[in-house]
Amino acid sequence: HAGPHVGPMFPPTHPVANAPVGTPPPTVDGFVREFLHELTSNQGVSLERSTVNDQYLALAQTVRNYLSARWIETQKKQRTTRPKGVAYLSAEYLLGRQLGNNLLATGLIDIAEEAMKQCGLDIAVLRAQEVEPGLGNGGLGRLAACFVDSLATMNVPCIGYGLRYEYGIFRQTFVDGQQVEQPDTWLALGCPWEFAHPEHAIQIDFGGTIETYVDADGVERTRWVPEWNVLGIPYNYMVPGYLNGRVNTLRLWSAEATKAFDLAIFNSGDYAQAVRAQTFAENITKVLYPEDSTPQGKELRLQQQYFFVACSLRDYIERVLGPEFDLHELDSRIIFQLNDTHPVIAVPELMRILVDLKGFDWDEAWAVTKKCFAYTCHTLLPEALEVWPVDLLGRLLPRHLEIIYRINEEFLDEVREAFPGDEMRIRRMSIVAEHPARAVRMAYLATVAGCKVNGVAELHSQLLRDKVLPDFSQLWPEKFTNVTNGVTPRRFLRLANRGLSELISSAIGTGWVTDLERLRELEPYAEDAEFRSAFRDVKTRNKAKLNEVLIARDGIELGQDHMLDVMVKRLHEYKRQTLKLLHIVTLYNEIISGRLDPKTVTPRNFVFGAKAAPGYLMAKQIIHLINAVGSTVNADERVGGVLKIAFPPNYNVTLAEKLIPAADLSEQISLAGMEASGTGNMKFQMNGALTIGTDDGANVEIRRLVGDENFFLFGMSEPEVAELQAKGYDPGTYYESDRRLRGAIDLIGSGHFSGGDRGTFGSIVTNLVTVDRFMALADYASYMDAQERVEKAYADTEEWTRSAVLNVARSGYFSSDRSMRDYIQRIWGTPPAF
Ligand code: 7GP
Repeated sequence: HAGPHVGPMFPPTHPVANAPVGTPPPTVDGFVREFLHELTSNQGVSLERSTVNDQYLALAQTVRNYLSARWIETQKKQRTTRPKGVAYLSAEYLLGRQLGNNLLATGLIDIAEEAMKQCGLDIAVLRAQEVEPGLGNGGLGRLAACFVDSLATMNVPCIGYGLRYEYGIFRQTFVDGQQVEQPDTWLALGCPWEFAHPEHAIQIDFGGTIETYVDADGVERTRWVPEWNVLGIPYNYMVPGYLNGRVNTLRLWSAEATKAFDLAIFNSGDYAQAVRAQTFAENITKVLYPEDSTPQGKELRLQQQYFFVACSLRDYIERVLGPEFDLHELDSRIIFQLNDTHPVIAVPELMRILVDLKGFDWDEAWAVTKKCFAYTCHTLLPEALEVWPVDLLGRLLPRHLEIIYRINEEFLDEVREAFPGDEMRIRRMSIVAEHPARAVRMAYLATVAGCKVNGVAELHSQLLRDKVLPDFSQLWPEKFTNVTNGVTPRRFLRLANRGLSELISSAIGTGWVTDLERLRELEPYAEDAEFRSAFRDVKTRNKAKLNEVLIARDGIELGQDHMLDVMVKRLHEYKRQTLKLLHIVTLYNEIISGRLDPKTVTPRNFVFGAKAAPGYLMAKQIIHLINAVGSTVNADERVGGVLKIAFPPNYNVTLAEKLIPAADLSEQISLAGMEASGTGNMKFQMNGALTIGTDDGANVEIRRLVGDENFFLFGMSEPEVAELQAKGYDPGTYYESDRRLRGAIDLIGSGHFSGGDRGTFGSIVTNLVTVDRFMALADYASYMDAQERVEKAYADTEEWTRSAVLNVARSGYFSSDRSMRDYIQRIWGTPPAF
C-alpha cells in the first residue's frame, strides 16, 4: 500500500455531516422550491402544464444539483492530495436507472417522496419515466457498474472510462414468439445525468502509414502519419458513494467529425458529400455491439476500442496528471484495469505515447507500461477470446501493430531463455498467431503486459491458469490471481428490495448496507418463527408487486401462490436454457399423458428473461421455443394452471430489480467449467432465493458459504465434464435410455409446440440429440432429481424460509465492496483518498 491515510478505512457518514460548505441541509420545503425552480427555469413549464417527462427531468435535475456540489468537492480534494487512482477501462457499463440510486446515495429518498407528494405527484411514476442507460450486454457490463458504485462508496478514487453509445443494447420484442430487435433510443427524451464537455474534445487518429526519421539528437525514431481522425467528446456522469459525500466520475466518450462539415464542398453544392465525413465519424459511437461472450471481429468494433482507450489515456495523462508530471512515475498515480480484452489496444497506445511522443527509450517505456495495466478475463469459451487479424490492425493502426510485433519479439526471447529449444512452446505462446490467418491474440498481449491477470471466481481463475493460459502461468505463476465477482448491495438489496431491507435493518441495524458481512448477524433469526413469517410476508408482497409490473408491462398474469422459479441471463447454449425447458416439457408431457397427476405437482411460475445476440441463430430459436412451450402449456387445461410460463421481453436491469426480490428459486445451471462466475446467482441469494445449480463459476463459492443443505446441487463437476469430453460424448445414448427425456424431446420434435410443424424446432432437436456441445442431456437426470428435491423442500414452508434466511445471512461475501477490497489488496495498491 502506498502511504498512510487518515481516518477509518471506509467511514459511513451522513450526507448532511459531509455536505460541502455553504450547502443548506435539505428539507422538504427546500426540495419543493428547488424542484419547482427546475421545472420553470429548465423545462420552461408550470407544474400544471408539465408532462411526466418534464417532472422527471426537473426531479433529476434537483438531485443532480445536490450531487454536483459534492462532485466538485471530491475533485478539489483529489487535486490537492494527488492519490493513486484506478482507471477502469470498460467498453460496457450496464448502469440501470440513475434516479433511484442517486436519491439513495444522497439520503434524499424520503424527502423527495414527500416533496413530490406536496406537489401532487407520485414519485414512483416519475421514476418509471427514466429509460435505463443500457450501455452493456450482460454480466461484464453490469459488473463494471457495480464496481464503480463500490469504489465511490469505499472512498477510492476511480475514473470509469467507456463509450457513450447513442444506441445501447437493443430493445427486445417478440413477434409470434420470435425475437425482433428495436433500437434503444435512450437519449430521445433527454438525459439529465450527463455533462457534455465539447471544449475538451480530443483528436484521435486512424489509418495511414509509419515513417522513420532522425530526431534533433541524431536518434532514429518512428512516427505515425495517420490518414484520418475523429474527435472524442467527453460526457461525464456522477458516481456517488453511498451517504459518504464522495462523487466519482464516469467519463464516456462520444465520437464527432473533426470538421462539422467541409465548407468548400458545401459551397460547391455537394451537401451529401459534406455531411458524409460527419456520419462516418459519428458511426464509431453509434451503437453497442450486442454480442455477449462472443467477440465481433468487425473493423468498427476495433475503431470503438481504440477510440475510447486513446481518449482515456490522453485524458488521464494530459488533463488529470498535467504536463508537469514525470511519466516515469506513472504507476504511482494510476492503474489501468482492463475489463476483458476490449481495451487491450491501450497497451501499445501507452507505448506509442511514451516512445514516439514523450521520447522514452523502448525499455524505459516498457518498464512503465508493465506496471500500469492489469487484466481481468471474463470467459473460458475459446471462441470468445478476441483475436484481431494483422491486416486489419495494420490498416487501422499501423504503428500499434509494429509496437505489438516488438513486444512479441522481446517476449518470445524471454520464453526462449526460460525454455531453450522448445519451439512448440514459442509458437503456442506467440502473441501473433500464424493460423488460420495471422492475427493478434489480445488475451496474450494483455497477459504479457499486465502486472496481474485475474479470473472472476475461484474455479474460473484456476481453469484460466490450467487450461486457457497454462504456458503463461508456468512462466509467471505470481502474475495470476483470483478476484471473485460481487454485486452492489445498494442497488440490488437496499433499493430493489425495500421490504427485506427494512426487515433486516429492524433486526440488525443499517450497517450492513456498507458492510455486508454483517448480514451474518441474521443467522439466529432463521430460528425465529416470527422473523420467518415477516420474511415470507416480504416475499409475498414482492411477488404481488412483480405481478402488477408484469401485467402493466406485458399483460402477463402469473399463477397466484405459485413458487417463483426464475432463469434470467443472456441466452447462450452454455447457460443451458434448454435444460430448463426440458424440465418443463417433461412435467407437461407426464401430465398430459396421464402419468403425473397435476394435483400432486407444486404449482410453479417459470419466468425467463433473456436476450439473444441478433446473429446467434440457435439462441434465437431457443427463444422461439421457450415462447412456443409457454403459450402451449399455459393454454392447456389439462395442466390445471400448475405450470405457468412467463417470458417478459426485454430483460434489463430495471426488470431484474423487480424479478429478483420476488424469486423463490434461482436457476444457475450452466455446464460446469463454462460460466466464468455469474453475478445474477449472487443477487438472488442476497434476496433470499435458493439456488438450483451446477458446480460452476461462483456457484461453487455460494454453496460452500450457504452449506449443502441450503443449495440444490446437480450435474457433473468440471473434472467429470473433462473426462466425458475426453472419452467422447454421445448425447444419443442418454436420449435412447431415458424414457422421460426421450418423451420430452420427441414432443418438441413432433411439432406439438409449433402447430404441427416438425421443422420449426427441428434443428434444436437434432442438435441436442447429435451434438449437444454443452451436455444438457448428460445432466438431465441429475437435474430432474434436484428439481424433485426442490419440490419436497418447498412443501415445508418453515424449513424453506429458514434456508432462505440463511442464504441472505451468508451472502455478505458477494458484495462488490469485498471484490474491490480484493482488487485493492491483490492488484491495485490504491488506499482510500481521504
Ligand atoms: C460474463 C461471464 O459470462 C459471467 O460469468 C461473469 O459473471 C461476468 O462476465 C462478469 O465477470 N462475461 C461477459 O459478460 C462477456 O461478455 C465476454 O464476456 C468476454
